[in-house]
Amino acid sequence: MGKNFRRAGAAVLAALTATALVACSSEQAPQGGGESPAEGGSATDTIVLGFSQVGAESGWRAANTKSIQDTLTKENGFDLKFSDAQQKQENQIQAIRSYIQQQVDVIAFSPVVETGWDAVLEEAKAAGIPVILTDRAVDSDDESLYESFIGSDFVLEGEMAGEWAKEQYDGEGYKVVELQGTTGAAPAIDRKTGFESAIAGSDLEIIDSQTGNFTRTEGKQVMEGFLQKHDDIDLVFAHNDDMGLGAIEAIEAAGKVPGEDIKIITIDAVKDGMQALADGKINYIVECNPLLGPDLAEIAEKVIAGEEVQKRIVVEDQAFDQEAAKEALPDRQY
Ligand code: GZL
Repeated sequence: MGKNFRRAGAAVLAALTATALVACSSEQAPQGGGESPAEGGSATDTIVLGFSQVGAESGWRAANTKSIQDTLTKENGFDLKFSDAQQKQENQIQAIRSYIQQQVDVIAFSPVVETGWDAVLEEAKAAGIPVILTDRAVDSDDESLYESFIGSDFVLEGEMAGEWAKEQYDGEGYKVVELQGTTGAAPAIDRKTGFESAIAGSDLEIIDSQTGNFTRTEGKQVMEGFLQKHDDIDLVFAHNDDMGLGAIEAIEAAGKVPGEDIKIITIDAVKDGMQALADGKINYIVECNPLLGPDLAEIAEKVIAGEEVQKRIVVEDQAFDQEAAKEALPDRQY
């Protein structure tokens, strides 16, 4: 992304420096080697972006944070202000209010849950600060509260998981337990919807479903409870790899073989999940690409330049079985 991204950015931003002067921070162009990012522009070419991250709950989130921090650098024309909300909505609202007070140029965030954002987004709008959603969506009637959403289609991810399960196991009377993501989060709501719609009409039956909050620890705890409650579990559908990895620990502690006695399907395709898939402990993984940094940088630049941006940018996802995981693992970026 670096050179091309930087040159395009500088050209666009240099053309708008006069009008955007008030909005941008007075950041000095980086000193030292190499051409300054604002080639031909002025020191105010830096885009000050405030980002509120959900937390650090999973391998996916770590990869997503790395992508954002590795892309929105001073060399690429950004002054990134980053906060970790520890999966609490009140912390995200507080962070967004702080960015408004700092008069950043753009606010971006991944909303931990779908609802409860209109008030703070109204405040950002009143302050004239554009907002970009990444990863998770908000459930708001007022689409003017944000410029764009960049992320995956979670309903499709659930459908891909359900369709594979139906293809593989329909007709065997499979009993399914579901490890849901964070209650109220868009990926949890939509992956459940997609999975249920895909297995409809098959004899797969969801006998229990509970949130593991997208974390390995809670996924293990919930799976331990399922194993105590049910002695006929055939398949685990976990909304992310981390909860699936926790389920593996619980299944092995119960003396059963994950991937054989109890099949496992997860979503994300982070390295630890793909390794478990290649090792035969997971049976299928639907990818959810976390590398959203470059898209965010590009959209932020277009928004500052006053260019038209797409309201919804859906990231392509693929899926892996055990053989595909063995082939893909060596080249995985995350
Ligand atoms: C999905 C993302 C989810 C991941 C989890 O885009 O919001 O949150 O699937 C992460 O691993 O915790």
